[in-house]
Amino acid sequence: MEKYEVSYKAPSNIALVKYWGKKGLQKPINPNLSFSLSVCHTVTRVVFRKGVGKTSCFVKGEKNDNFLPKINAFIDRISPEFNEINDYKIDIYTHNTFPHGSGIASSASGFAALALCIADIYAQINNEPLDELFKQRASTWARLGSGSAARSIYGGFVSWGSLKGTTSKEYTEDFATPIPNTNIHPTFHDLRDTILLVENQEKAVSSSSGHALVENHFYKQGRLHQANNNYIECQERLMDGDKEGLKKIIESEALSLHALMQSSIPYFVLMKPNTLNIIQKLWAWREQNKLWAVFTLDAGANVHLIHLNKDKDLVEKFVQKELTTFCENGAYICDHIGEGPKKLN
Ligand code: 2P0
Repeated sequence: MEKYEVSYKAPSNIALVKYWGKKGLQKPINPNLSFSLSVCHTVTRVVFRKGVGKTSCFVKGEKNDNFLPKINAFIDRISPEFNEINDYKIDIYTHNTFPHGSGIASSASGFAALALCIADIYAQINNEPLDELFKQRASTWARLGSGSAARSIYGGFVSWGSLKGTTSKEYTEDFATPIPNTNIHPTFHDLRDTILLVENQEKAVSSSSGHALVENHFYKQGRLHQANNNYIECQERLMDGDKEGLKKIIESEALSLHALMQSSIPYFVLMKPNTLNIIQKLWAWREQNKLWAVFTLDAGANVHLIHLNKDKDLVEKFVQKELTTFCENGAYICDHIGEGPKKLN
């Protein structure tokens, strides 16, 4: 029986300039920028067996149908480019290293790992190399599963989307593009992300519903203007090593994202009181200690504390002493900028 089997590990990522609002087939209305994590990742094995049959998904070894609607929609979206996919029965075995739906981008690492597996099998079937084009295809396909997943195909700092008013090939909405390390000041080469798990549950409003509310948002034009500016400035600050400048962009992006949610119609709030408690404590602590530690938020209540590797012991002491009290069961994850996905044996 004709059979293909492949496994990939793919990271979650944290956006410094946020993707919020879509157009067309899951393209971002504004350019956005993230770095890929390391500890938070998904491991996925995909098996294609020639023959017809429903796709199955197993999470941590147990059959799980919850993800099938999104997975089937994803397969429908990539099948125009990958016709042969319909000749196979697909089994997916997957697990995350972090809680699903906790506001850590599980769909990003999940669809990145799945897209890499399927793009790899596509390359095998079509006798194609696993080159840059393969990665671009994987990023395009990952995007069709979940927008932010497009960025998780690469390690380091990653950009996705077009700058308003530019037709430069440097920018594309189809897939994400890694930012060369030579464009990143050494100060930021070993950033860390300590993720404070304020809430370990599924969030109340999905990101997809939140994105959709931007379409008729009263502040949409203002947001586009702001995101374009922040995207350009973020790249400049990453390059020139201006920590204070970068801090303002990162925190403003996080608060603007949540302000958009809170001013959508219908409006919703994903922050929790402890989200703000952490931010207040952080601001007071860093003022006192003159340290560079910056918060950002994803579409959830958790707080990502971005800091430099050299300060990691001080930050962890602060987290343990002053912040774990605001975390569910005192939980936090020490993560750092990562090298990107990996094919597994
Ligand atoms: C981001 N987020 O840039 C933004 C900021 C969360 C906050 O992209 O509907 O799971 O699957 O494309 O990518 C989360 O939304 O949404 C997200 P879909 P996705 O990381």
